[in-house]
Amino acid sequence: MYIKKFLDLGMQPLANRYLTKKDILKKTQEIFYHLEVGFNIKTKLVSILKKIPSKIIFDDKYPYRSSMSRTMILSFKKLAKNIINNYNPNFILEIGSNDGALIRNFSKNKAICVEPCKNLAKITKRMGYKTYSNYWDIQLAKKIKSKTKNIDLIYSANTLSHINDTNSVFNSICHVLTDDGILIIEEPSFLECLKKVAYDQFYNEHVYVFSLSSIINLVKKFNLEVFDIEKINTHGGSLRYHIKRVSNNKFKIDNKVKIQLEQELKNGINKYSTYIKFKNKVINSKKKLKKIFLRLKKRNKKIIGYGATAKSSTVLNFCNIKNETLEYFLDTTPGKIGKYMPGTHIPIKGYNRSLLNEADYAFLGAWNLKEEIFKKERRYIKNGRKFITHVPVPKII
Ligand code: DWN
Repeated sequence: MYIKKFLDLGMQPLANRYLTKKDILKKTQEIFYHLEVGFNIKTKLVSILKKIPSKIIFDDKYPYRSSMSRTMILSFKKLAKNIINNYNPNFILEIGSNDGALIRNFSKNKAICVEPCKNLAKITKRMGYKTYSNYWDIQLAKKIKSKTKNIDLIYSANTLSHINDTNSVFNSICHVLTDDGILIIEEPSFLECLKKVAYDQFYNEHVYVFSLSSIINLVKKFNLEVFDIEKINTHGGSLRYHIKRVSNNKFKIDNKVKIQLEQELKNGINKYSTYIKFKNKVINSKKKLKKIFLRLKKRNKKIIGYGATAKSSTVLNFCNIKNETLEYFLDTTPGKIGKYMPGTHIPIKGYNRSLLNEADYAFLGAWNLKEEIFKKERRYIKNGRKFITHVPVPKII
């Protein structure tokens, strides 16, 4: 077998399955899954070992909203401009359109959304976009193709890494995409995850954390190839892959692709030993973070959480950090406010400045949005208050 396990993050709940007060009072049985991560020495694919059916995770209460951060809204706005300038598509299809943060930049009669979470699909429908609230597979692809023949650009952000059956994903994409069509995929970069010891990119929703090496191996089976690549700062460091059919000679392979591949090889992304080193750094990171919290609690410091992210669910459950350490989280997401963190049951309160100012320290659950949050919280920082981060190494910032 080619998959070699390298990381064990213990028993973990579903990272976006926030509990209600009723769940807490009724002591509703929470399901935990063993979160182990492996590396496929043949395909270079990094994946969690226990796959959970999408239907269990992406239901009609999925809380995450892309539009909750200006960082994502601006990133998608800029991307939409580039897509129109570089490709000027006749018709764009977005797989995993969430609350429409990207699609809102395209005209309604030239765009289609696919979003299985009904609560989110409702948002783009209300905005006037044709939205299929189904999981992405060949049945849906055939249905869409039967109605729309000229889809020459397919875009997907932070979605394909959540779908177990990659063959079905790319088979369906090839069925819908025109011969000279372009596929753009945006996903957290495993190389950045490695460099930042960002083990919180692993949770039950993230079946894969892709690298250019693994994406190249995945798409070549479908006569697709990566012809350009962008390094972007979203989600802790992502790669945006521009992909075309091998038969399409309109675009040359950009040198950036070769450079990224060399970077990945130079950092040992194809060697199992790299993953063992990563595991050891993760274990040290856990020890160091727990030490920081213990030291501050001994000095009776009040610590809260800032950004009740799916990522922080992995950290808190792996490090066994509960509400005797983090009194509550602050978050701006309607579907999270008033609920409790999965597994640790730390309460989540709606963001307001006075609740923040009560704290001496805030654990930065949304470290990927540090720039935006530090700008927003200039006064908190000016008043000498601090944040705690765990990436790349646990420290007070
Ligand atoms: O892959 C995934 C990515 C796209 O998003 C999903 N599986 C789940 C989700 O991951 P996450 O929860 O780790 O994503 P974010 O973008 O790091 O979440 C940011 C959180 O921080 C949101 O809950 C909103 C919150 N926030 C806040 O409370 N105040 C954000 C900002 C900017 C703020 O000022």
